[in-house]
Amino acid sequence: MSNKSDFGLIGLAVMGQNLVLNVESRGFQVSVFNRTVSVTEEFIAKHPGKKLVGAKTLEEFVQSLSRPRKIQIMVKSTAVRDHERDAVDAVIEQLIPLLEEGDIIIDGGNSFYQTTERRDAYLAAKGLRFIGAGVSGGEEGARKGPSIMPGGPPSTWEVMKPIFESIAAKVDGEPCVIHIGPGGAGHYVKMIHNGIEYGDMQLICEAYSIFKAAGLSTDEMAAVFNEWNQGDLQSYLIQISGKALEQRDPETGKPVVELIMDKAGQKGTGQWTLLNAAENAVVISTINAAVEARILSSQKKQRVAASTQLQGPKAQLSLPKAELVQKVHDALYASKIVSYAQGLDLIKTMGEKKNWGLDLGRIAAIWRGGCIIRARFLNRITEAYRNNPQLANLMLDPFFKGVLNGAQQNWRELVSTAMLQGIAVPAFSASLGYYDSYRSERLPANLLQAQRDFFGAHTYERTDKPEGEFFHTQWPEVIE
Ligand code: NBP
Repeated sequence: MSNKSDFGLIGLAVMGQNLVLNVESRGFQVSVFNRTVSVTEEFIAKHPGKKLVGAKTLEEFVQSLSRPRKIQIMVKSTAVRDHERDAVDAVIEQLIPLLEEGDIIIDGGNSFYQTTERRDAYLAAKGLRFIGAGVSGGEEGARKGPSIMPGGPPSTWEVMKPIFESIAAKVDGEPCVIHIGPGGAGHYVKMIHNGIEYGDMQLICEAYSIFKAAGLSTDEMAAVFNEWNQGDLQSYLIQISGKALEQRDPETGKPVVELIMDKAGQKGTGQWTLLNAAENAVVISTINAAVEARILSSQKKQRVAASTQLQGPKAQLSLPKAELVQKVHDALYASKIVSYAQGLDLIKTMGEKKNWGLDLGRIAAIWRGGCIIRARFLNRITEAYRNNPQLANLMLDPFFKGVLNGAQQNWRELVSTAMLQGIAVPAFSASLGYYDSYRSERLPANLLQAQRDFFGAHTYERTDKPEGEFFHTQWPEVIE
């Protein structure tokens, strides 16, 4: 082993340990530190012969690194607002007196992008460099190759590029990492990635819900998902859903999925995405429906009580299986396109507002491997933005337009059937509602403007007068 390590990592929980093994496997010497020293000792003991340096103190850790020091923090991030302080801040404060000008701190946790911006400015004032990097792919991604979304100054990216590119997942030989943009851009894009992930997961769950109502067994559903995974719906989430449906409980012999309580958890990135969309006046109705579906699912007691009081039809889906599978496929594919169109619209809007210079096509390309939303169709998104970097909405790209036009009849029929049968499909229907609103030359907002002018003299524009001219009507008095 050489005297000094190329890379240092603080926080040896599941993500940290796997990332360290990944970095080391690419030929780098790595120093590690964990608050609870026994964790470090056990980790080092478990991996004899590897180029790892286990430090018992932060001083020892910092001194073991070559300059400029490259230190990745992988500790629990809980600060949901930029003024809050969490473990990442605690570690940064402990590091500051030990570091020298130009050293680099990387926060690879799921930090809120505004918190990243606060840390970036704080550390820059101290002559230190900071990268807020979103890392996706969970435990397996961290070990074998995640998708990495680093922000920060381009000059810092250049220093980190060799390590990041060697540890990232590769698709067609291309590493799933690019410099996303300055400041909090990396963590921002990771946040929207997670929002899109919520959408993808909910859409798959709605497909499952319809299949269940139609009486398909979990094995039949698994076979459908496995088949879809060979086609244009190919994705990691479809693949693991198929595998999950196949899994049997050793104790009861029943499908494990049917034994799992229908109460979804969430850690907050979906909610952050909704808040940001509201702040930027961007519609992300599919992701919104997905977050709300998790919230409603968690209200199990209330739902159980309501199920005996609020009436609805008993679902009876009598469509031939092949026809049903095709309709669900088309509804899922079309809704997924809408969800990505919305998520990318939000990234575009925010990128322009912050002047981040984001490249949507390249961002989609680094989601092709390593991360949870990895999917074949991301290639098509990259192509869409390569063909037209100014694309106003993904749905208008010729390829996606073709898919949507082709799928829309089945999509409508599936959503209508589900609604008539009382099967909740909030994400399928929100996606279709967006599609129909977006393609409407005329919406009923004329009446809405009349209402606003009626009660608040808010004025309106007219269809028969130039845009920008505002009118007010003397509405009749209302006698109640
Ligand atoms: P956790 O989020 O469970 O964090 C545990 C680590 O944080 C341990 O090493 C713990 O040290 C350390 N830590 C805590 Br807690 N408070 C600390 C403090 N005040 N000072 C120093 N260290 C402290 O680990 P994880 O699941 O590996 O995730 C790490 C980050 O990566 C998180 O931000 C997470 O959101 C993100 N992420 C996780 C996944 C995933 O699939 N798990 C995927 C993508 C991103 P200790 O051993 O002394 O308690």
